[in-house]
Amino acid sequence: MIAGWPRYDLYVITDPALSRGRSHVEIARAALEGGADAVQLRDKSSTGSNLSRWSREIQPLARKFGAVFTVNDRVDVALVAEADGAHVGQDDLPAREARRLLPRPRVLGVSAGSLEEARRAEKDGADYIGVGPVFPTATKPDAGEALGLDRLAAIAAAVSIPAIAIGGITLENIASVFAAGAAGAAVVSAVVSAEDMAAAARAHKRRVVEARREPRTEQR
Ligand code: TZP
Ligand code: MG
Repeated sequence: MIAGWPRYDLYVITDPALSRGRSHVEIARAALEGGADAVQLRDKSSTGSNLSRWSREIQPLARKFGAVFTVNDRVDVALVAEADGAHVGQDDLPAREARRLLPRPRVLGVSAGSLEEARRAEKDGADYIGVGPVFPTATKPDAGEALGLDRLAAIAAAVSIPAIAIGGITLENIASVFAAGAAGAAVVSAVVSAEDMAAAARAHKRRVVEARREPRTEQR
């Protein structure tokens, strides 16, 4: 295993509905070329057979770039495709069960929108939590109200595992989630909907690297 792996600094999540016709594999490849540290296959409507086929294509690409590859919701797909890990939400397989199916060093991410969910995710074996939506987003209509940076900061401070911010993250605000204590920023539309996805990933990654150099500031 690569030292310091996995990193989540820039975590790109695929979405074929927003990608101007580009496939999951094309999105993942461009994101990785642009410097994404993690990529996630997220698709709520495709068949298990397609998801496992795409996962089998994306996993070696991620490995080549030293990035982590996760499958959203589908622990079964992550297992059959030998993906690095899976990401589950509060309505998916319970984190504790997902962890049993995906022993370490497989990666398990769990969505958490409150202090309680965050603490429970850590206790149940999550390797990281996804916290959001931090900012308003149209990408996930049922995501609920934006948490804002103060809630992100409180949730990130409540756990000792990395907190990955998600929801409405753009080039303009990506640095702020790191200032609030996030260990990574997950984006869908900011990269997937860009005409040049690799260039968009590169630009976001550059901001993340800059943000990491800045001293952490207290949230207003
Ligand atoms: N979970 C919380 S918000 C969100 C997910 C999957 C969507 C994020 O998409 P975008 O386009 O980066 O706002
Ligand atoms: Mg889910």
